[in-house]
Amino acid sequence: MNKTALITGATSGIGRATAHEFAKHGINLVLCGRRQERLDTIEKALSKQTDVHTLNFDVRDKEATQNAISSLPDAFKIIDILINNAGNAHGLDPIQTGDLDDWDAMMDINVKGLLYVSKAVIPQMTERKSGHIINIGSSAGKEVYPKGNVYCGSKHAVLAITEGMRIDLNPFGIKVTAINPGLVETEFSKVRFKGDAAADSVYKGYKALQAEDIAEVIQFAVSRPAHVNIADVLMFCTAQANSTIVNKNV
Ligand code: NDP
Ligand code: 8X3
Repeated sequence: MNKTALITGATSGIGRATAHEFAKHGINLVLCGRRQERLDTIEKALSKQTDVHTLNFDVRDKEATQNAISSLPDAFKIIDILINNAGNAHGLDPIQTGDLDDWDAMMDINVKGLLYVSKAVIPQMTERKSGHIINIGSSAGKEVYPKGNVYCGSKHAVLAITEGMRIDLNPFGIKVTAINPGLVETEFSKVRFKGDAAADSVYKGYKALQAEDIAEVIQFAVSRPAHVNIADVLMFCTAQANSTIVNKNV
């Protein structure tokens, strides 16, 4: 029987590319996000390849999250693979001038949202004693960079939570993976800089990772044999050495 994957943040970037990659491999999809039009478009495109169901909820809302996942029809109820991907950076400011609303957004979405979705899915995995959770962290979860403060904090938390999940879910045979990319050319910088022109320069002068590059690694992780768990992946584009060193030809 085909597996079913629930992907948060499936309306854009890494989540959307992962939906396309999984569809190629016949994985059934539960696609989540807040932008209904995009969910509809992706559902229409991928329904030709696999079974697709969409859920519209904000991961910050714990009741809405629980209700949406509980509402899944029988054909999509059993989640074999959970991709905790929804998230963004909001702002790039020194700690002394950072915006409280930005801080709330990053902690509420990247950290608490990931927990709410996991809480709604994990019980069925522990009951079945099987499942695979992939948390999309970041190189920012391994290294702090100037003005990255709270975003880096949120991604360090994602990494710690991932390691905690791997420990606690170990008796149940559930795989837990962290995928930690560096710079990926998505809508990430548009969100971070709130549409400001600063977003335009982030991926200029070098070839950044593309969302499809991450999706391929996610597909690799979910297609390993039962005894193999890809625990932690750090991915950079060739031009990037770490969070602050990027070889730009400009
Ligand atoms: P995008 O901005 O392209 O996608 C973000 C996705 O998250 C969208 O689908 C958006 O959907 C969803 N999302 C955001 N807020 C919420 C919310 N409150 N509730 C539900 N869904 C939400 O960015 P990326 O694809 O780049 O980012 C995906 C993940 O990858 C994030 O966790 C990010 O931190 C991480 N990452 C990104 C890197 C990069 O350089 N791009 C590098 C390393 C990690 P919608 O708006 O429809 O709700
Ligand atoms: C996204 C990569 O370097 O902008 O997590 O934080 S970075």
